[in-house]
Amino acid sequence: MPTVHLLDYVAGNVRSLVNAIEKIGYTVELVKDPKDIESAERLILPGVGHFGHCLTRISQDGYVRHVRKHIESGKSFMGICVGLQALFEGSAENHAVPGLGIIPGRLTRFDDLNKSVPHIGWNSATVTERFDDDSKAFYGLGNGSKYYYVHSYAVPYKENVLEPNGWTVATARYGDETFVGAIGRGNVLATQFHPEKSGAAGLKVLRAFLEGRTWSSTAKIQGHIDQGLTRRVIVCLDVRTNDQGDLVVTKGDQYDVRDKGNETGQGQVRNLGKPVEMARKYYEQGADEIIFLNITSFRNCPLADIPMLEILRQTSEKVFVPLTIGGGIRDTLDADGTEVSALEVAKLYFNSGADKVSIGSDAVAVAEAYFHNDRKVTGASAVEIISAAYGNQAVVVSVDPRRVYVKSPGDTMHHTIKTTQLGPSGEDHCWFQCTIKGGREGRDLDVQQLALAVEALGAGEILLNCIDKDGSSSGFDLELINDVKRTTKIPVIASSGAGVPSHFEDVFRYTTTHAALGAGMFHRGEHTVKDVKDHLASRGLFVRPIEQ
Ligand code: 1PR
Repeated sequence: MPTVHLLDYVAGNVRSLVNAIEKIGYTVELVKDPKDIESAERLILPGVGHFGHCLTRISQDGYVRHVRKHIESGKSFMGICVGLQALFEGSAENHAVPGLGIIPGRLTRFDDLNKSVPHIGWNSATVTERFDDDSKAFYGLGNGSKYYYVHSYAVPYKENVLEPNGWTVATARYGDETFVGAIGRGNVLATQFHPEKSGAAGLKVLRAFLEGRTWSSTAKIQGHIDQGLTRRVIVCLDVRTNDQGDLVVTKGDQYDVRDKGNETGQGQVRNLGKPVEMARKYYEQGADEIIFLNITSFRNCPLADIPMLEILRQTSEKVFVPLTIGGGIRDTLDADGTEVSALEVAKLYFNSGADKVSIGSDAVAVAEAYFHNDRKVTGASAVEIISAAYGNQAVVVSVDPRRVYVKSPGDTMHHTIKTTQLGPSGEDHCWFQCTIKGGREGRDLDVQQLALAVEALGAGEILLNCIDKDGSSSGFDLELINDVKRTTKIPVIASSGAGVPSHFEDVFRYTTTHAALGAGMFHRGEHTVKDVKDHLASRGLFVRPIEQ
């Protein structure tokens, strides 16, 4: 089988990319030494994390000269995400470290005045120039297709600056900013988006590059083609062992995952199916992301064979959209008593195919310490350490809040909202209390405090659950979502309560979030992801088209 060389500078979680390349029928050789590049016919510089970390590592490890020689010799080279950024002259992310300067231009941080940063989600890559044969597209880039982006810095696009130098540019728009989504010339192709996480559309671009087809056929997407960030429809699979010890997808009702027991004892853990099969089914229905939450601790089994690792390995070979894993990401003790850091746990997950890790209980502890230390950032928390190593876009904080009703704001020190969902005694104010251990323990911390703390500490996204709404099929807690969206600049995934497709329309119409999650309604087979996306599209809301 033909081979492609991957320059993994020890930061990218390259498992996803390896799986995508192997899916296309190529063998992957990981570049371990600069000399390995001399034998490479096709070379990919993947990348997540930070611009400075990437450039520093490839410079220190002696790769730069070999990468340049490879490109100058006319051999195929592809840069992905940070791998695209590295080709430019520099980035505002780290002024001290120069880029390779192969393409003129510098990266700047997105403006977060009116939009969340990082830019996370599905957006376009529209080739600016018109070409005669429109059945062919630059590396198969479809003007109606959507690709998965996750970055805070971008190359601002200015018309006719790069094209006169022979570069073909595909652009995307985020808010009022148009930026370089992909760029190529001769033997070089670079994408700001992740083709390995962009479903069928992304695999088509990767295949065109590997097969050296600069101009390839493209899917014709019918209907209105909007350029901009789509709404993300995400599926969450709560996973735990059932009473027979099998790992199953389950679903709580206000976090209680057991069927109603009978007089002789508690009910069985709800078993809604097998994790890998269900994840694949949702991917094929058009899910934009998959989240696995390991809702029981793995302390009773050696870290190296956490059942979730195998689930991730198998899922990432079949599902080419972002995979997030949560549950147990914290400093912990292995079964034999050895200490294992949260970073080591996260690395196990990344190396098994996860693109993001989700931190729950530990993030509450970190936020409490942040306020206890007068908002000092120490660099010692799991959120900071994992974000520093893999980039903030790889760190999600999952929060499990519940409403605490008060008669008036003065009854509590916490941030309250005036609510239309009155309390049991008619209270019209409440605050949202953070909980840990799957909702079993309430803490003296509100969701606004948690959001402020984890954003300051480097989290890239918040998964905003809601104990009161979990499993209720009564719709999302729109007041909670808007309250957190007013507090933070990082993206928020709305979660808990979805029961019908119109609940997704409500959350996108009446809150400012761009991502919403469902679980029970999909697992119980009441609706499919496609039902939700078709409903949103019929109401004029912009969603990623499903491409095979
Ligand atoms: O604390 O870092 O070990 O992480 C534990 C993770 O597991 C947290 O993300 C926590 O939310 C989750 N978790 C723990 N116990 C449960 C439980 O249900 N007993 N799952 C649990 C919570 C909430 C959502 C749910 C949505 C949508 N699940 O994931 O899927 O509410 O449900 P719906 O659409 O059916 O309403 P740590």
